[in-house]
Amino acid sequence: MLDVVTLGEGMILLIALSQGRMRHVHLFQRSFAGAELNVAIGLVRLGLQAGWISQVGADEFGAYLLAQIRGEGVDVSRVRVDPEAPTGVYFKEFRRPGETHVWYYRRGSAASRLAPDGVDWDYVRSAKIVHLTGITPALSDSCAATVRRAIAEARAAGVQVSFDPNIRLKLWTADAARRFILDILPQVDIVLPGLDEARLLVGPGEPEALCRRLLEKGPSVVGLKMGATGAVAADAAGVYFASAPSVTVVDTIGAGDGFAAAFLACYLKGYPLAQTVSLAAAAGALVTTVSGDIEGLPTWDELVTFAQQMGAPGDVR
Ligand code: KDG
Repeated sequence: MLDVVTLGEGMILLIALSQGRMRHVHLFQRSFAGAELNVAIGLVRLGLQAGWISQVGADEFGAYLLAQIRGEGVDVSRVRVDPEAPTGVYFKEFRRPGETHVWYYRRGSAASRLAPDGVDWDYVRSAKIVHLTGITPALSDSCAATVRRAIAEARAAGVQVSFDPNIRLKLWTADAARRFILDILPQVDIVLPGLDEARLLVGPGEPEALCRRLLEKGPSVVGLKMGATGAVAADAAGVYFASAPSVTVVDTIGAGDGFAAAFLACYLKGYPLAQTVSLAAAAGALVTTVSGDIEGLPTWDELVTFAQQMGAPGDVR
């Protein structure tokens, strides 16, 4: 039985190797990424079993992506190869230290053609948690329908639903994102928004109030990410703050996925929420220390050692 199944797009990631506008960059480092995929890899690094549902093109980048993800130990048995569309690509440009710009080349990609009929729903029903993000519904109508169906299948089977809004304004408008997410939120068990995303969804307010308003919308657990300030988690029993460990930040993209992976891992291990949010914040911080999205995802031992050095609360094993 898989601990977590994720569903979404994986892309080739080309990271600029020099700073400045991309028109002046000559060398790129190839990697790969995708929010849900990053979470699946993060979970496997932490010792859990994760599967990723997606589509890749019948091209060299699709073959590379599959080989890499399989090599990371994520189950890719439900990834389909679409002969009619390419694997998506995205670039990271570093205009100035700490200022990353993202360029997508993904419209019409194989993953954007994911549709409910192409998914093995028994597979989704067999997991403990299905993890989804707001990136997938922004890709196409068929992807949005797939996310809705995933939530419905999960709920009917007693599988918990985890959702990271991951609102990407290059993919849809704030209004469209808000409408979709507020509509599904009553069926989500664990919601993991950033601070701005939470405010977009439930209005202005301080972290604790935002968490409470999110809980009122349906989820039973909230993990609110606040970047360098740290994170807050809340459930019916209380609200728990965790400060972010201080690290030298290279690139913040992907930090939320590291947070989600550690949050879900601790949740499944039955850790108290105070420890869960603290370890999740530590995992997110580790991801920011490198320019790729998946390279900084820690193993369980790395995470625990780092969190202890940073003074995480409680006895972490
Ligand atoms: O959370 C990190 C993701 O944003 C990144 O890996 C790329 O999936 C991606 C996207 O759509 O931006």
